[in-house]
Amino acid sequence: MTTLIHSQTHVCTTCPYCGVGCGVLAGDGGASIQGDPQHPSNFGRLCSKGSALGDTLALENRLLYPEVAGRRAGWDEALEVVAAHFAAAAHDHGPDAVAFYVSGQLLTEDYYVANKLMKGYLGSANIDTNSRLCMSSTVAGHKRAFGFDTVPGCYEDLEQADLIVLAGSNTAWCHPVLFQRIAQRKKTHPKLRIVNIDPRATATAESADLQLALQPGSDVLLFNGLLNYLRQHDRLDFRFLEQCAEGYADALEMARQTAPSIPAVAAGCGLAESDVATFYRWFADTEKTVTAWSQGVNQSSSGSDKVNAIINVHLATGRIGKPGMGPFSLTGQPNAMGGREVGGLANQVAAHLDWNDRDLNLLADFWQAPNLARRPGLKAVELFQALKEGRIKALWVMATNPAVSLPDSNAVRRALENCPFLVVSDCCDATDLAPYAHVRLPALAWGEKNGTVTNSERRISRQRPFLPAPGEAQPDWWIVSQVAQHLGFGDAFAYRSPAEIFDEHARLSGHGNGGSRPFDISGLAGLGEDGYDALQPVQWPVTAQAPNGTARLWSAEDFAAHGRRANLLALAPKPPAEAASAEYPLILNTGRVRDHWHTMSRTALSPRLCRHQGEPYAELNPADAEPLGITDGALVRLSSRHGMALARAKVTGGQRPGSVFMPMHWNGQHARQALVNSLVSPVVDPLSGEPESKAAPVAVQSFPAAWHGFVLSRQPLSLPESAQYAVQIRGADCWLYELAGLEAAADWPAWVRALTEAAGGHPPSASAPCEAANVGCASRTKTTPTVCDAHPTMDAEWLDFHDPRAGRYRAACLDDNRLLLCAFIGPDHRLPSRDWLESLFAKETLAAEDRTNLLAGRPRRAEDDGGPTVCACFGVGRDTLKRAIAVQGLDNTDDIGAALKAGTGCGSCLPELRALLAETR
Ligand SMILES: Nc1nc2c(c(=O)[nH]1)N[C@H]1C(S)=C(S)[C@@H](COP(=O)(O)OP(=O)(O)OC[C@H]3O[C@@H](n4cnc5c(=O)[nH]c(N)nc54)[C@H](O)[C@@H]3O)O[C@H]1N2
Ligand SMILES: Nc1nc2c(c(=O)[nH]1)N[C@H]1C(S)=C(S)[C@@H](COP(=O)(O)OP(=O)(O)OC[C@H]3O[C@@H](n4cnc5c(=O)[nH]c(N)nc54)[C@H](O)[C@@H]3O)O[C@H]1N2
Ligand code: SF4
Ligand SMILES: [Mo]
Repeated sequence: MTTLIHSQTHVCTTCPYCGVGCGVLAGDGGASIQGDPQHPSNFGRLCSKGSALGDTLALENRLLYPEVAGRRAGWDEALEVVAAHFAAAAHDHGPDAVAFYVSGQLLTEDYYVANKLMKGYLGSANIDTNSRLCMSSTVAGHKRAFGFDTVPGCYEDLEQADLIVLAGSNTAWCHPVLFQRIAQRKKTHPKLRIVNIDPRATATAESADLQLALQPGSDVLLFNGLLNYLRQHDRLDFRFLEQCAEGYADALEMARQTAPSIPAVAAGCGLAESDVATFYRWFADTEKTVTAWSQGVNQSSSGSDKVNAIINVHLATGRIGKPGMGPFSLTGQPNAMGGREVGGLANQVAAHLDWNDRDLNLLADFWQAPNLARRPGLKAVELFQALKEGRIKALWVMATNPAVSLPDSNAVRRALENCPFLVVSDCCDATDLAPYAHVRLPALAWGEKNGTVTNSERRISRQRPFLPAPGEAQPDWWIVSQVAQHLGFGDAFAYRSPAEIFDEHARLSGHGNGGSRPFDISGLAGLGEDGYDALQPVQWPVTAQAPNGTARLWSAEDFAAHGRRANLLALAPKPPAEAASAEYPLILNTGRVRDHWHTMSRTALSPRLCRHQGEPYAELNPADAEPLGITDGALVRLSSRHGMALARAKVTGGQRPGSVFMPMHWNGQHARQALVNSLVSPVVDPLSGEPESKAAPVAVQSFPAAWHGFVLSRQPLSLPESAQYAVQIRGADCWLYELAGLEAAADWPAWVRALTEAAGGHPPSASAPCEAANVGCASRTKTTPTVCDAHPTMDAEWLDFHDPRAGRYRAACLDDNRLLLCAFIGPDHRLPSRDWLESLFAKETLAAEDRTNLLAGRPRRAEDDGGPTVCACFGVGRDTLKRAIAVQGLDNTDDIGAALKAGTGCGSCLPELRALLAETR
């Protein structure tokens, strides 16, 4: 197969979001983004986030120049300041007083250099990564089971399986293209069954044949029960076990004791006996079974045990390393896997070497490292604890945002405040972390960066640049290498290109290996610049014996050939570390939405991605909501021992009673008081150090807002101080603000006008300043007429309607019949739909009919209001879909596609379309 690398029309690169690792063709400087039909991860598909990559490439909110102490500095000065502080801290307080906190969003080459500098040259293993919050339980589980952190299978296994068990994975939203591959297989192979193990009904559950909404944290019990059932029903593969495994007698005995029967498991997991029995029967009867998992398994105080409980049942049945079967961890970030290859976790050594003298000497020799760290360093949560206690004197954070994503964010922020010297490398300017930094270093972003990433199936792909470096931004590998030079380690960090770093990484993987370590890409050493540029997607190991890569590991033959054995573990089920109590009676589950990525630094730039889930929300079961007087759409206040957050309630039977779900994305850049990690305890899995991000005891109450409102504005506004709940959402031609407060304004007309006056934030350009009549606008975007196009002029027209007794106010500001702003305030959350109003901002002049209906907030014809976005590709709303399903009698997703195009683009909304069909019928 030959894939183009560059052609006249496009560059082949890899999506920077999830671990599926889809190939992308970027043309016209990013104006054209398509799936790469030849890339073996996606064969041309992209999900909603991948398809919208073009919306995220503008230089809005980019950090473009180095900064020292809040002022712009040259690179030389910034690098010198960083090197001097790190050298002084290590000299005065020992090497363990310095630390790096890095990310699965770095490229392998960046990651390799950062790890080498810290562990090889600064002499500490205090380099940890956000993969600690993500994949570390799987790493620990793999190491216990196989001796190495190696994923056995590949994506094709999911297409060859007859049973797919998804455990703690919202695949439909978080690994959407892989989910589409599964959905496609289900279409052509109706025998395929899907079991979804998740306490809440997600978009993934919608496609499952069996949904097991288990008690949070009870996965080990469920899989122990399965192991015991397989034993009872004589489905164990003793040949495989005897030949290839250790520890199975103890594992089986523990399973028998802790999960003796289906009724015992069902009671412990809070499931129906018949459902547990069905799952066990399907598993027992289906040879070709893949169990895929993600954060519902990893992010738990028993995360590594959950991983081993899953691997146990695959080893016990010999269902591993062969087509269509195996335990399969879905990695989150684009380079979660690459980070593990370079040893980016504090308890890992580069190239899957280990903490023994033989391996460490090999590495010290290869790196010529004078000062190699000889024991593991601090794991993320411990690292920030050490920071709080003053034991860390200099910290460098790259490509992650601990102020948002670590548990107990209030404590993390206090620790950051006390950090004597904090360096932040980021491509974004405004973030919640930025204010704590002493030095900020501008990094290249996707489209500019050059290097490799490794996806969930061990497939290494190239990220190739198609945009020039903006401002003075530099690649992360360059920044780290330069600091190393300033520290006096010049020779070991004299890299001139990512190809040189990749070559060293590949050579290290083969160094002293000889088949002793599965991570071996020595077959990719010596590629040279051209060979590296042309590198095609390939799965490791890549060696002289397997020059085209390796799809699967850990078959019986593979174990035998390498003289290896796997381990089954005896696992005692444990409940989450903190239980619900009278004070905090609900268990908070946290996770992701379809169209946002983590702290939203990129996805919030795309209007179509912002409108799928526009606000921070809390999903509650009616049984929990009703006694608290909480209705769907109302605002709620969540609190825990650690902090509080506000969110909009979604009351749904899909949420398990006793649980509440809140997304992890919203932070101080887009909302006030909506940070989910301010609620989450810093409790971790004792082996992996991974936080329990999915089981924090909380209390929920309704938020007693005196007023609710929303504002749509052509111009970005600052969040008004008087709104305790405030969210900023990007629309296509305007900004949307969702607001609520504890105290109503004394004078609503004045309050709304003050909002426009406080507006700011035009991009600076052009010549003359804006001369807007009543506002202090500094924009230079428009010269004739002398008012910029977002602001009212002297003769701007205000329409309004006020009912002070009822606490209702509605206002609109037009300039020459062009809508600039509208505001709707009321005593409760029942306000007009935002979607039609948003559409009016696309018009240069409002039609007479639009004007008439403006303050009603509703079009004359209901059909003109599409409702909230479901299909991001074609902007098709929920109301449009429901009307079409009802009126046109649409019967399936193909009908919907034919009538409205919805679902025919990236396909990420197909699960929701199916749910709407079911609901409307
Ligand atoms: N749209 C989108 N996609 C993403 C990301 C993103 O930010 N946005 N991030 C990427 C990253 S880094 C990651 S790590 C992945 C994460 O991908 P996923 O792990 O699929 O996503 P989450 O929403 O974090 O959690 C998955 C599910 O675990 C369930 N769960 C909670 N507790 C339990 C439990 O005790 N047992 C079981 N069995 N399930 C439980 C939750 O209800 C949730 O539905 O997504 C990647 N893809
Ligand atoms: N409660 C709760 N908390 C969680 C989770 C959860 O499910 N629940 N999930 C956890 C998981 S799995 C993860 S992976 C983390 C993710 O959490 P984070 O890693 O904190 O989130 P991101 O928004 O991806 O942060 C990436 C930052 O790096 C910057 N960046 C992006 N690319 C580059 C680059 O190439 N170079 C540099 N220097 N900077 C770059 C971005 O601008 C952004 O500021 O959150 C974790 N936290
Ligand atoms: S599934 Fe979507 S987010 Fe993940 S790599 Fe593919 S296009 Fe990117
Ligand atoms: Mo992650």
